[in-house]
Amino acid sequence: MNIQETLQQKLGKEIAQASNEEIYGALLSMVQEMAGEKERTDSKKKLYYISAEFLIGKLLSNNMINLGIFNEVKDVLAQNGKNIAEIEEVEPEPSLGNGGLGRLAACFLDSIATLGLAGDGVGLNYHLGLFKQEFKNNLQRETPNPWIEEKSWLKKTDVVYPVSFKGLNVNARMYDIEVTGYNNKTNKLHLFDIDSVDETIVEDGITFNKEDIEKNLTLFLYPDDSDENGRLLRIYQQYFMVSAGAQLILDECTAKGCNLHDLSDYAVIQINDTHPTMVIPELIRLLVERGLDMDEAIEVVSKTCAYTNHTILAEALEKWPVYYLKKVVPQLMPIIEVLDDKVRRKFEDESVSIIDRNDTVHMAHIDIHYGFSVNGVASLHTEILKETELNNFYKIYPEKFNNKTNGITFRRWLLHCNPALTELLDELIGEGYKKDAAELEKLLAFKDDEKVLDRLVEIKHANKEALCKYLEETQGVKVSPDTIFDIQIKRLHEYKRQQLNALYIIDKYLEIKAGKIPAAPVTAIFGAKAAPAYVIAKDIIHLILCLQEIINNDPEVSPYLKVVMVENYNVTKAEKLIPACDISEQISLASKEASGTGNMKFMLNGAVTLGTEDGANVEIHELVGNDNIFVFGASSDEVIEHYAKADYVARDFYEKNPAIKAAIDFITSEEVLKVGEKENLERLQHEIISKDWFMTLLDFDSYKEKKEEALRAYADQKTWAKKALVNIAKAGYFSSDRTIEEYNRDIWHL
Ligand code: T68
Repeated sequence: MNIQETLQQKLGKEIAQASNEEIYGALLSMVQEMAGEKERTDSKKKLYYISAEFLIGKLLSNNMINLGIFNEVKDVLAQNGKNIAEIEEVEPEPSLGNGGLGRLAACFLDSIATLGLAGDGVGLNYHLGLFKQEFKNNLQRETPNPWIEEKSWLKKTDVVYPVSFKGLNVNARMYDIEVTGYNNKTNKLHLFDIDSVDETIVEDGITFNKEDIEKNLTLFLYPDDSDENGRLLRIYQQYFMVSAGAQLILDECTAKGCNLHDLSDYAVIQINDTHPTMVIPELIRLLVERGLDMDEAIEVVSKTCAYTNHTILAEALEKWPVYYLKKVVPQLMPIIEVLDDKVRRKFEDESVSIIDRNDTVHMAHIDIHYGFSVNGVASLHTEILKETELNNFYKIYPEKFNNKTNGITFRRWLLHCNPALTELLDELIGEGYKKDAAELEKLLAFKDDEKVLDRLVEIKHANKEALCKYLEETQGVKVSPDTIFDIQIKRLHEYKRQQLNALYIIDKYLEIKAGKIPAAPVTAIFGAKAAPAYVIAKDIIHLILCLQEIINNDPEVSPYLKVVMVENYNVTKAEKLIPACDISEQISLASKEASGTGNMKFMLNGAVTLGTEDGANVEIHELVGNDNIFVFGASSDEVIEHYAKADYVARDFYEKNPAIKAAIDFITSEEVLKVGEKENLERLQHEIISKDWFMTLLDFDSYKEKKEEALRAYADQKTWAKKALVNIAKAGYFSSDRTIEEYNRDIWHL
């Protein structure tokens, strides 16, 4: 049966007579069947990528692209008067992740399958996921984000594992999502869940009873952990995930003939940040239960587990009080104590111990001592880990440390989100780049081809028009595609410095008010969620929303400057924003952004980076050269030195720099107070003047100068298009296929 016939059969009617919802349902079922019939990857050794997050995005189009049927389906629908884009809108976006770490896991699953490697994801099936963001009175409000529908990509399996907590035994049921490789075999994403979860316990917003574990275990991703019950719930979730995952791994390996002594010949476990770290003591526990002696169990597990670090922020490195673990998973404590004891016998250095003097368990330390690989996610990040943050460990285990610069899947972040650019590339350099991303460099041959540069400009403009339409329809905001689209989309965090961008916008506003008319009009676009308990992050959102209201409604200013904060930023919105971007804002304080992956997506779609020498920006800079990026700000060495000397004083900048002072004072000016909350704005202002932990003011002048340079450069469209072209051509390095090849070559050996 061809696609037209299959769809009609599933619909029980003509495609033309069916609603978009019905067509989506039929496509979902057809694609799921096709994926199910595809050959599975198969090898003796298999990778298990364990992660608290898998930010997979909508799956329909991606799966159709990977199965090689996207164009055919699109044409069949079009012949029947249906638009595939409208059908895509029907699909709910799975809410299983938060930011870069979760999206990376999703890109990796795509590349692992595309390379034909045997590797499954292991995670949790959060019913309400990460909260949905709503804006009300210029404030972020959190509400539940239910995404699981009657018909979904999840397949309920019969696989159930018992998981024991102190005084509570539950069952973990496995749900599977097919992971299709591009023109290749398939893998699976295994998501564990508990049947007794009860969505009705959610009261106001996203508050719920955190003690009723059976009802709330897989309710939310990152439940608020500002109180103890919230933190305990995270341990419940983590252990539920790793215990079920560990049982699955042992089952699959023994089914293939593993005798447990040789586990590392059958499995390699990649631990995505520290959330799944308890898999180490849990596996040891299970192996001992199955007859290995403790020392051997530890050795076997150490040969099987590898750890990826995604941050150097001390507050993001998980540490759990022994007392919490005893309350939730007392069976792990004796094992963790043995692990700590072994470390203490070998190394005098207190800083590398697992349980510290305050009876706190350092999860990352377990990973480093009892895993065989430790990797950072960009070259600078790995260097900082080795030389500074984890230096004491690096000295002990230099051979364990390695870098794996992050990557992104081009199937989603080019083929799917930017079909016009994809078509142009196909025409100019053939389709080889789709399997071998390095071939994108062939595009450099067209660097001086006026016609090609014109086409790039046209494509960008059309993508901007599409975004304008979308923003108007979804948020009622009117912006012009003839302005420069300057975009900062990422989680809201002080180290990412959305506040620096906001201060620049205030400065610009004040300049325009004072009669200094900018050369080119700019639309500043933000998208960001703030963690519900992260007060200052929410204050920054508040400030941006206030600026949006003030500036967009000011007839003197709005012809030159507009501000848009996109509501509930997610993967789907990123897919619309990134292809429409001119300037990609990557302005974290140098040394703090481990890698960034949005920076790579923007580059691939022909945006030019305005950024600090941080994370993968450094590698982008090396690849595109000085002419094709705008770099500013203190270097990571300088920043690290400021922290070491504790000599950065924000107030000095406030007092000595009139532009900075004016911008900061404006935060609590009458104009802003008219649309905003005094308490929030004063708190934020005070934070910036008296603390500014991420040194916003240190980089203000150089940021402003570089941004002005970028805006001026944009005026020459030909030269700008050339910059865009070089960025696209050099983006091949950031294909997650390359990253995964390196993981496999150096760590997994599948
Ligand atoms: C991100 N980390 C890094 N963490 O910030 C980013 N952490 O630089 C990097 O590109 C990306 O990982 C992929 O390597 C995160 O996204 C979290 O979301 C997170 C959540 C909870 C606790 C700690």
